[in-house]
Amino acid sequence: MTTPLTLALSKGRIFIETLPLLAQAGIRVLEDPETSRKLILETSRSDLRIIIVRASDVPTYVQYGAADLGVAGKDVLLEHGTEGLYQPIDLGVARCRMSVAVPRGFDYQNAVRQGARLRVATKYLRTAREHFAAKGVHVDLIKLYGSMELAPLIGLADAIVDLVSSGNTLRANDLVEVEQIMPISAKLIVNQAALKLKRGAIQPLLEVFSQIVSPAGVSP
Ligand code: PRT
Ligand code: MG
Repeated sequence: MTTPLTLALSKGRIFIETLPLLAQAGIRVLEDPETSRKLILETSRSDLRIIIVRASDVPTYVQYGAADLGVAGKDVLLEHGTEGLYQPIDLGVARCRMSVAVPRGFDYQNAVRQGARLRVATKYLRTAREHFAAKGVHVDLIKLYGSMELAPLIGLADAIVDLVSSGNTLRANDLVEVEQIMPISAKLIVNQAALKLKRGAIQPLLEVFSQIVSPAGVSP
């Protein structure tokens, strides 16, 4: 038997929201990563297995060919870069937006107009740097790995750049969204070399997925 195709997913919303797409492609995952401790999951297709990795590690596994395919948020891809990766399909899952948020009462627009230098805490240094550079806003970026919402509350930063979906986390911490940087959703990524070497196995999968996310005749 030839080596199976390997698809890298992260636990949580990426896995949960990719599952129905796999089901529509006729692929069942035989274990649940939330209850199993296994990191390699078999599927109903003997030629396809799933590996469970951290969301921000998905592009790394695919770039080096340890996984042939993966599903990663646009936020993660923008930080990682796309070297060695082909991004054929926006799956439209795990949707949210990347935004600037500040404590209620902080006049962000005015600070920007005044040319103030802002301290901004974020996990998304690259995206934040490009955003503020394009606006001509001077910022000192502070890299955090999580709980960005805390930073302005405790005086570490004036603002944060983070992902927002319902807005509940911001509200719970008395922060307000003052700027939407971009909409975010998860994309299918493919190792470029695997796409050439295993085209026979990968191409049909890509066709099924693109048909599922934008069925012919439905797109405008
Ligand atoms: O959680 P962990 O540290 O393991 O890794 P991760 O946060 O990178 O993974 P995960 O599973 O939380 O997110 C995977 C991907 O889901 C991200 O890369 C995004 O592309 C996408 N996604 C969609 C989100 C959200 N929505 C989202 N709301 N990722 C994170 N959040 C967080 C956000 O950072 C904030 O803390 O949820 C909070 C805000 O949610 P609301 O609903 O309160 O606004
Ligand atoms: Mg998370």
